[in-house]
Amino acid sequence: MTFELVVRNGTVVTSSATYQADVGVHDGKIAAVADELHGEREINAVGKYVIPGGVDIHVHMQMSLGDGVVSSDDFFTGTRAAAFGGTTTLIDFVEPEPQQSLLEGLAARRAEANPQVVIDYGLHMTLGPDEKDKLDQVQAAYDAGCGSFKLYMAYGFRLDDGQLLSALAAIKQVGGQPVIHCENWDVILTLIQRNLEAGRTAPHWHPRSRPAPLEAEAAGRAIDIASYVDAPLHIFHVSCAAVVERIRSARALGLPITGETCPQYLFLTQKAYDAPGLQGTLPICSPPLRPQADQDALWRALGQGDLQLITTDHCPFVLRDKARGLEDFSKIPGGVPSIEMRLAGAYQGVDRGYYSLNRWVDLCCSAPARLAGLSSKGDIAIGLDADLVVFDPERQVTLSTDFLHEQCDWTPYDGIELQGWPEVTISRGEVIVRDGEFQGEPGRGRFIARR
Ligand code: DUC
Ligand code: ZN
Ligand code: ZN
Repeated sequence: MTFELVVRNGTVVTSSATYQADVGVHDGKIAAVADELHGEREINAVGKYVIPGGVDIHVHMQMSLGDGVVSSDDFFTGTRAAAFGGTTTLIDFVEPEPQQSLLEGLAARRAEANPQVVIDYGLHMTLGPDEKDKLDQVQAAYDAGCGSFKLYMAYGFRLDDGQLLSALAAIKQVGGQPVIHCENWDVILTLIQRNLEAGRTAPHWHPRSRPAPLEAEAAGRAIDIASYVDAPLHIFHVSCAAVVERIRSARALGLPITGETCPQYLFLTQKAYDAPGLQGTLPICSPPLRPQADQDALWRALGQGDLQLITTDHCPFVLRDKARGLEDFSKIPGGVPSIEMRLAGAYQGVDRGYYSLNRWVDLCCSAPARLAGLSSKGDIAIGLDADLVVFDPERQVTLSTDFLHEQCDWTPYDGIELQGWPEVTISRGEVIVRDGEFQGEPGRGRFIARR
């Protein structure tokens, strides 16, 4: 067989094995994993890890919050930054307008993404309260490739417990995967109001209005409702030890519950909100950053198998938009950029002894692909898409806005030093980033229908 591309002499690392081999690519697929392969184009990976392309199943590109506030990475800049960071597949969201059917919402979001994406992508279908009359459309959304459905317990999309039960039952009925944002919205609204009335308007009060035990209460409630209707459930952006404990005990009972955490919770703490002026507004995200003890517990949970994936919840807002909340923390748009540093950030868990190389690949590539029904992604095996990353474990980088490619005028990771960085990113056999140079094209990415 002729190989268009061979990645030679690297150490192949998958979720289950580590070995020396060459990887041959034919027609965009992995066609051989063996010794002494040669091809039309060869990449020398000696001394490097060859891993499956990263899979980030939780991102928000060009997400509008209304009033002209939109997350600052569009589908081009966001997927390009993802590629620089070694991510070759991501999953964003459809949020249908009230007057739209689920399929109309899906078509509109695909039309936004398709001309821009440089890597492959999928979409979770959001089922908000306006969609309660659309539960009979869940099958159609599933058949159209939205294998997973987003549910909120907070914000305007918030479902009450009865709506949550109905939505989970409908998703279960079609064999879909529910994913959920867990926070106790009534408690949050009350605490925000109480704090603002008392003049406590600084970002310091953001985590104190969204307490960890109530994030855990919401997660526990969602798990109990899912278990009652016999549905699986994936808990988004776990920020604290208390939620880990809910997930751990549900899994100990054999329930199909999974959880993810994100770089912001692994690298930052709630102290960041005490920085003066605009600086303290920047890391506002929800759930909020927590104390150091929670951060330590999250790293341990990833190693012990109590959390299954690392995603980003990538949702950057520029300084000008963050500044809208200088006088009132509840008006600060929530979200931070993390898409580019996720894979290398997660590698620090190997470097620091929390988990193995194989577990790192599972957390960032294989487990997200399995959970999201991306059957051609997340592994190095013959017949799968040739989505590969050559990762240099010796390279040391210092993160900054200049170094990163996200379309955002700040990064929460400024000055953080990482051991290891992706050197080459390959998507369906095409080299799209090499040695810091982007070689992809907008629109080359494909929508992946998932089951
Ligand atoms: N939380 C954020 O901080 N941003 C995006 C959405 C979310 O749930
Ligand atoms: Zn969320
Ligand atoms: Zn999110």
